[in-house]
Amino acid sequence: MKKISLLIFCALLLGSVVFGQKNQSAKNAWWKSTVVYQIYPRSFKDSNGDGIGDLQGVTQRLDYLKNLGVETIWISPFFKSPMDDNGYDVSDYEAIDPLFGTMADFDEMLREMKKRRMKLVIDLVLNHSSDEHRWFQEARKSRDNPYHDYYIWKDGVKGTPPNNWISFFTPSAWEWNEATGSYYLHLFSKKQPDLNWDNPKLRQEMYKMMRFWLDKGVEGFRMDVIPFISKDRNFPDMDLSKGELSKILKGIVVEGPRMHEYLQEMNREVLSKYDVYTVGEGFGVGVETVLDYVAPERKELGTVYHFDHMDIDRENFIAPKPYQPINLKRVLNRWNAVLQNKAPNTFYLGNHDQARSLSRFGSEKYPKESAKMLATLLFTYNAIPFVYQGDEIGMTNYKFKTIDEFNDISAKGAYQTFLQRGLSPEKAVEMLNVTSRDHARTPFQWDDTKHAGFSNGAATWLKVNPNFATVNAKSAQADADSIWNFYRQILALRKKTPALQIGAMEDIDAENPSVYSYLRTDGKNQFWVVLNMTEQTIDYKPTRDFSKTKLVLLNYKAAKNWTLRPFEARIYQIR
Ligand code: TEU
Ligand code: CA
Repeated sequence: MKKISLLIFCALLLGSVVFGQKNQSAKNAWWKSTVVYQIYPRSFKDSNGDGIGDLQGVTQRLDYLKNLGVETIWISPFFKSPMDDNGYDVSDYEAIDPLFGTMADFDEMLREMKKRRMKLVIDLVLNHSSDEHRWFQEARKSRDNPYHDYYIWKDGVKGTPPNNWISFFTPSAWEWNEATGSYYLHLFSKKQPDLNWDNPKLRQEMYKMMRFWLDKGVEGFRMDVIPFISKDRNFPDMDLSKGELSKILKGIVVEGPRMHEYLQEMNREVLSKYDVYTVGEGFGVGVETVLDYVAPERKELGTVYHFDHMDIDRENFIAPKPYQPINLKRVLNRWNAVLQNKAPNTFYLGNHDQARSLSRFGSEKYPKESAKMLATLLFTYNAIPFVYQGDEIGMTNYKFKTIDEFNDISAKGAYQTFLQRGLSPEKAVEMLNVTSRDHARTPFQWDDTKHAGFSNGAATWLKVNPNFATVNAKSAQADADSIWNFYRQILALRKKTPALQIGAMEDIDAENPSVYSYLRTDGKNQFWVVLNMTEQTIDYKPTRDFSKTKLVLLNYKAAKNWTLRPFEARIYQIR
C-alpha cells in the first residue's frame, strides 16, 4: 500500500513538473513582458585580439547589460560557418565557430547569464544551411546520395536556370551543380542552399538540433526567414512586375503551401514540450496573415516581427526614399489594432540588417533628443521591444568612402546592381551610405581608447565609427543626461508598470503628421505618451483634456506648456 501511494505521489510530482512547464507557455508566460536586447556577436566585444567579437566578449559584458536593465538576450548566429553571410550560413548547427570560441565558452556564457537571471534567445537558421555543411557536401555528390533530398534540386540545362526565381544576393536563385547535372535552389547566396522541408527526415534533424540547445538551457529561438520554409513545388515563374520583393515571393517561396503545417508540427514535437520563447523573422508577414502564426489556438509561434516599418523609407530595402513620421504611426497603429487582445506584438527600430535608427528615424543634429524620443516610442508602444546593440549609446551610421570598406555580401551585390543600372561608383556608395546593413555592424563603442575598446588587436574586421571619442559606453554611463541613462530610467519605469508592458493602446491623435500621442491602460493605471517625431518645434494642441496628469518622464530639462521642442518626448500618468 505504501509503495503504491509513493508511486502515485511520484507520478503526480512528475506530472506537475512536466505540465507546469508547459503551462508557462500559455497565459502568463515570462516573455510577454520582457525586453529583448540583440547582440551581433562579431561586433560586440573581442576578447582575444583577433579583431572579431566573440562569446567570451559577451560574457565579459553581461554586467553592462544587466545594469542597463535588459533580461533577454538574442545573439545572432555563432555556429560553425564559413561566414559567407557572417554566420547566417551554418555548416554545423551544434558547434561553435572557432572565431566565436568553443562550446565551453558557450556553456560558461549561459551559466553567467542564468546567474544574473537573464534569458538566452539563439538564432536558428532553418531555411538554409551553408554549402559547406556535411549534408550538402554529400547531397551534391549524386542524385541517389541519402542526403540529396535534404536540399531542393531541379533539372535544367547548364546556363539556363529552370525558372526566373530571384535571390536576395544574386540575380538568379539557382546554381548549377556539375556532379548531379542539376540546379540547387538558394534564395540567399549560392553558399546558402535552401533546405528541403518537404523531407520529413530533414525536419526531424532540425527538431533534434532544437532539442539539443533547449536541453542545454536556451530559453528562446529567433527563427531566421521562417516564412520561407515551404516552397511551391510546381516552381511557377515569379511575377517580377509586382516590384515589391515580399509580393513577388508570396505564396511561391514565402508563406508557401505547407509552411503552417510544418510550424504546427515543430510546435507539437519540440516547442510545446519546453518553456520557450519564439520569435519568427516575419519577412513578408502582414497584418492579414500574422494571426495564423501567433494566435494561441494555432499552436505555432509565440511572436513574429514584421518589416512594414522598414519599408516606409526604402524600396526593397536598398533604394532610399524620404521618411515621414505619419507612415511610421500608421504601420504601428495597424499592427496594434490587429494584435491587441489577441497575441503579443513585437517592435524594433533596428537590427543587424538595418541602418542605425538614430540616423534613420531621428537626427544626427539632435542625437540625444531624438534617440531618447525613439527609446520612449520603443518602450511604450504595445509590444515586446527589441533593442539593437549600440542604440542605447546613440551609435550612428558610419560614412563609408568606397565599396572596399563594406564587408556585407548584400552591399556588394547591391553595388553591382547599381552599376549595372548605370549609376556611378560614387552614387552607388552614396545610396549604400543610407541603407547598408554594415551600418549596424561597425564595432560597439565601449570607450575612447584604441578601436573604441572593442578589441586590443592590430585591426578590427570592420572600421570603427570615428565618432567613438564622444559616442561610447564609458562616457555615456558617466553622464547623467546621456541616452544610456535615459534607457535605464525608462526601462526601470517599464519594469514596474504593467500598463506600459501589456496595457491596451489607443492613438488619440491619429491624423497628426508629426506628433504621436497615445494612451496605455491596464484597467488600474493609465499613461499618456506624447512624442514630437520631427526636428521642428511644434505648438501642440492636445486632442483631449485630462484634468489631472503627472509628468513621469521627459527628454528635456523641463516641460514648457505645449511647446514641443525637436524630438521632445513626454510620458504622463493620468490620475
Ligand atoms: O534576413 C532576411 C532578409 O529578408 C534580409 O536578407 C533582408 O532582405 C535584408 O537584410 C534587407 O537588407 C535574415 C537575416 O537577418 C540576414 O542577416 C541574413 O542575411 C538572411 O536572413 C539570410 O539568412
Ligand atoms: Ca575575437
